[in-house]
Amino acid sequence: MTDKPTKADWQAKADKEVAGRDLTWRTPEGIDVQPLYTAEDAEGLDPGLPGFAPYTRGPYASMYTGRPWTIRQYAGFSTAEESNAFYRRNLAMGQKGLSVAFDLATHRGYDSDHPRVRGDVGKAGVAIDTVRDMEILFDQIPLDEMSVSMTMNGAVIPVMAFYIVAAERQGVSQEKLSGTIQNDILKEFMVRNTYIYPPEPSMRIVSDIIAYTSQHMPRFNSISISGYHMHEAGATAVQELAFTIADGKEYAKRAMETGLDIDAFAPRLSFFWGIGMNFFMEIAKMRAARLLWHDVMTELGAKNAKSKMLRTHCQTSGVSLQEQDPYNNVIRTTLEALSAVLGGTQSLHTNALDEAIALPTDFSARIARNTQLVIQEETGITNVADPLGGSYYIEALTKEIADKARELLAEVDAAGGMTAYVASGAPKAAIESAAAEKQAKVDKGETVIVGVNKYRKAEEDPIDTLDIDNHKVRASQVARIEKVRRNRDEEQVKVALANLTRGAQVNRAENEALLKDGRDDKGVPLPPSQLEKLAADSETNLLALAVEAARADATLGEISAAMEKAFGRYDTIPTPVKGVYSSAYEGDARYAQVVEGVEAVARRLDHKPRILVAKMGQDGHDRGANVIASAFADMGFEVISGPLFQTPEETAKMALEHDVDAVGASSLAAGHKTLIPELVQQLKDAGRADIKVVAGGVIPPQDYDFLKKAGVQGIYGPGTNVVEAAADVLRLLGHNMPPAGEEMEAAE
Ligand code: MLC
Ligand code: 5AD
Repeated sequence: MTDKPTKADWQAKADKEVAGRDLTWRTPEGIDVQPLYTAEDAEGLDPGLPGFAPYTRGPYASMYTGRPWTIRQYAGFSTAEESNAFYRRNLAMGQKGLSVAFDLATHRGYDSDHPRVRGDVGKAGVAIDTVRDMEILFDQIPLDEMSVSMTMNGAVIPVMAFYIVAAERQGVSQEKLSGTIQNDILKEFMVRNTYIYPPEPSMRIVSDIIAYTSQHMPRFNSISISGYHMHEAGATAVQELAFTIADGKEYAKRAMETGLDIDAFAPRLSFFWGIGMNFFMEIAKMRAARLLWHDVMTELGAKNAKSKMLRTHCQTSGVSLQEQDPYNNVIRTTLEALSAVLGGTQSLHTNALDEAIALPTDFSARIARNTQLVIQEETGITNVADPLGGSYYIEALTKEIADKARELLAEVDAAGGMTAYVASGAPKAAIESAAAEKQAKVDKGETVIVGVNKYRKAEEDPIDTLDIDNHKVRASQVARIEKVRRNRDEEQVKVALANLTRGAQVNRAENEALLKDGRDDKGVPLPPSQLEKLAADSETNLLALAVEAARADATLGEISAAMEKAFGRYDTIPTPVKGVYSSAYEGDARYAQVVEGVEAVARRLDHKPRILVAKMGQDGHDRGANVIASAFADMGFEVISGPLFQTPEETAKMALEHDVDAVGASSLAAGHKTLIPELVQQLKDAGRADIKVVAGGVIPPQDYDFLKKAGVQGIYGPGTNVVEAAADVLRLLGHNMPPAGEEMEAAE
């Protein structure tokens, strides 16, 4: 009888096959993935059973064998009428839950008639200004039956209020509403950037919503604690996992500080992951997340099993999708969807193939939805709960990623929790640095993207994309706002808004201290009437007050402004990372050639070429702008990083003040056709038509001509190599840059 081969035997044989080459794969998380896993690697790693603590294998015992995940496609564009029609078409074709995408004006608390949002109305989502819009959005969709997710964080108070009142007008009382509000503000400050108020009052809003829903809306998930946007901003799986769990812990602690019992709200905390192309890593991430959340909630004193059971939505990764060879995106999304499902998601959005160019059309949305229907109904995958449980590799990887995330969680704890850690800027910087590393690997071809940096087609086939006429949307929204205003009781609106401002001014911590003490700061005992008022103030809930304002038909902008009076508006200044690009490109000939080009231009201009990296409109997606700013600075440009949310006027003014040679406008939210031509015009009007304007981001090829005619000189879509973009800017600045791949001598 021959002996059973051991792992050492395998190693010897494999070594021979590959001539001793090291087959270990170091992932961006710093995990060394081995070429083979055996029982030894999974020794002592018992993941338990689905539906039982610590829920590594899933929150429900039967998982998809009992009920498949919810097919919940995120969508919204143009007007409430158009989005409603789109939803109803999708529901008729197999979609199961709704998920509303609001436009950026709505996210940032502006009505459609506000001058700052000219380029944004109806573009990246649906425009909602009043309860009337919300009623139209859900017309003929019974809100007591349909679970509705709303991705809203900044203007979360008016949007929740509108939803509650729209349901009321449909005859559905709030306790019957099921769904989810994203309400995750911490990650907005880190990566998504649709905040309105500063961090502290924003955290109060989160707590008020948790308090309100736990009392009045038992079927509603009060928050969707989101790693997705960190993932999209370039975070590693460990960063996404650790920072998101840490965010969850912070929200739970804050809610407990307001006097809520953890088991009264924790069963309705939910999660949201981004699922990228690292197939097994993503599955392990989801399993590790359930394990970690179970531990965190146990540590915080939760008793109810439901409080410890992590339920999640997933979305396939937007940044993994490409403009080039776009049908490859169907394949990518299918694989990512499979990861999400094998990881045990409760709800899923699959991206459309035109993701990198525009919002989905009916055609691309159908393929995206069918991707899930085919997995659910044709593959048999739903017939076994956690089919990968017990895989040596999956169990070992789950442990490894959980361990690494625990280390990062300890760092957050040491910094005093996530609010403090976010305020320090540390997580944002860590994610940006991971993003720059990732981009450099792609640009260098070390990370392969089929059809982009390898196997690229000589000619791309154009695809049809959705275009929204935002002037038309804006005009119809403005008309409706005016109509609502004509038909409401102004006095009632005024009172409701004043109450909201007053409610926002209440300083709960101060109140509680006074109540506890019973004396004012001079030690004089407070009269009972004063104590009563303090106690009543402490109970003020901003959502309850906003519901009153919504019933009076106050607009979203008015409700947001009423709170802004007390809270102020929050601004941040971008601080791009340094040195990631230069170190990644050490010894690279083309990079050196570009650096030399920058030096040559600097000699000629008598200053380093200056570029303003600008973000205009309410588009907060700043990964691209940050990567460009970091990389260009490393290559020797003087980079001025413009703040978020600028108007074209403000951007032009900044360009003049800094006397820049070029402005690079980064646009990912479809405002480019309005905002960039306005910028060019502003510069012209100021007599500085010599300042080159280039554009980057999600810009459909069919808009290139329009932008070029408007005076835009370079356009860099998704998949552009950053070093080549710099080479092109040098060309615009009059430098004779040779094309990539040509000899150094050609530069002279
Ligand atoms: C589920 N159920 C089961 C079961 N599976 N019962 C018995 N056996 C099983 N196997 C029950 C559940 O207990 C629940 O009932 C009901 O069925 C629904 O299941 P669920 O698991 O709660 O699913 P769902 O309702 O879809 O909720 C999923 C969720 C929720 C908890 C993750 O928060 C959600 O839908 N999130 C979506 C978030 C989202 O779409 N975000 C978009 C972001 S886009 P009961 O009675 O217990 O409720 C974005 C992009 C951007 O953010 O703009 O940046
Ligand atoms: N409709 C559909 N999908 C959208 N996304 C963003 N806005 C919309 C919308 N209005 C998706 C994209 C994007 C992610 C943040 O959400 O996939 O990458």
